[in-house]
Amino acid sequence: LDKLKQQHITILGLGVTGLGIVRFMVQHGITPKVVDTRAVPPGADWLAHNVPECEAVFGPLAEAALTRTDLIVISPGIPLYDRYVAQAIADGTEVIGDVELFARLNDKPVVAVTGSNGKSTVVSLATEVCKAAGLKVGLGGNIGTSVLDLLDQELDLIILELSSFQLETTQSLQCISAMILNITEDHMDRYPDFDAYCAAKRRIHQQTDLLVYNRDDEQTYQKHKNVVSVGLSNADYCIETSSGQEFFSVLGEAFLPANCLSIPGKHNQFNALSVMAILRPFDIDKQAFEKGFGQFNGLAHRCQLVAEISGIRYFNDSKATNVGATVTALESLSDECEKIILILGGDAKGADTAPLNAPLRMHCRAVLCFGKDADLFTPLHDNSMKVATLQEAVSEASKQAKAGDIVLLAPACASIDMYPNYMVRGEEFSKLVGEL
Ligand code: UMA
Ligand code: ADP
Repeated sequence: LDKLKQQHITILGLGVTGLGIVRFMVQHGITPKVVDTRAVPPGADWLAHNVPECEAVFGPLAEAALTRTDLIVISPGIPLYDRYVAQAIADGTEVIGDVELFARLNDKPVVAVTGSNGKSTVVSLATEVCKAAGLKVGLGGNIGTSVLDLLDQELDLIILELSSFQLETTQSLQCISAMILNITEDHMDRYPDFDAYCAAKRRIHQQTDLLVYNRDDEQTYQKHKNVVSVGLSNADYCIETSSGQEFFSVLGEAFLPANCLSIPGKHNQFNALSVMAILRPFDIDKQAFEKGFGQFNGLAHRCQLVAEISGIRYFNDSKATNVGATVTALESLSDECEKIILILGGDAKGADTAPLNAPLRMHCRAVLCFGKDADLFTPLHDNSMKVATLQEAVSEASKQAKAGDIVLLAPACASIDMYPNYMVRGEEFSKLVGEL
């Protein structure tokens, strides 16, 4: 902190992350400069009212004099290869993220989770289990809470959800345990190739006491002195069946009946096993796991049942913002229905749609495509249709569905082309279903 107080600091980005950094700096008597490329960034009003003395430059980065500062604390939405950021780095300015700043100041045990899909579910379920165990637990990161807000709290442990963007600017994070849940293509508009995306995620392994990996995804593994594996079968943490009943099993021993978990689907069993593995260092007892697993009803917009109308169930999986999540939703839900009417589309972020081919053909009765990249998806199914709006998609889906089917919004795309975020998209879907 003393070093920070002597530096000229620029905060780059004034969204959730930037605001968290400003709050933290101001609390500690530091007045940073704030820069954002947007003319009116989300935190502009707050800044003007609460820290009017702060120099703010909103608009093109060319105006921001990024080379004339000692330290830039950058938000995850801005890439390090941005011309002006790269220039500042070349000129010797240090550029770090808020997670790195947190890591340099934090002295509490950290459990960190990344992956293409399932992060928020895993960290939320882990938090529920810790609370059931009577631990004081803080949760932050990509899930939506600034990590710096966790620094001054009385906590037994901190659970962090980290994105590849956040990991790119982090190097000092010490973890008690760390896990990459899975890696499938995402954010290909930001990375030169899939390997670069994987490399960003693997930075979570830099300094961890325990490395937890997905047995069925070799990209999640790295050689380490202390590793445990998670998988639906043949892993240290896996599902085993005994006398017709499924158990969460730890190193070959039945630990808990799998039906104590409230959230449905095989992918959520994997998520629960991941929670058990990442919390291994804390010796949490069976009762707390059972209570946490039973109490957690899942997060909104993740394979969430919205309504059942005339024997047709409508699921909102608006958080399926990449191809991998949509494949998982199709595979998970197809077990419990006749056929699926899939609604997808939006901003595909440069994704390869090939992994959708087989599950779409196998499980879908019809596919309705909307949004900016609708044309990418229409060729993937014989019974596909391009529609202009989500309203049209819901209406058409309800006409094509038969009793026993599921209508599923799992767009495989970001929502940014038509909505402020995936939540607004999911809420509109639920509203439209309500009006049927
Ligand atoms: N932006 C600009 N100019 C700027 C700064 C940002 O145009 O000067 C744009 C970015 O390109 C982006 C948007 O503004 O489109 C938001 O970027 P940001 O860095 O200001 O984002 P924050 O509001 O700080 O939110 C970030 C995470 N967002 C991103 O990584 C894009 C949030 O994850 C996270 O919850 C929050 O920090 C707290 O840690 C969101 C997300 O979409 C949910 N994450 C991606 C994902 O999950 O796939 C990685
Ligand atoms: P993230 O925070 O990584 O985006 P979420 O828990 O919010 O993860 O879930 C995002 C999407 O991924 C949802 O559509 C959800 O149904 C799906 N999902 C959840 N867990 C998994 C998993 N283990 N593997 C693949 N997809 C998953």
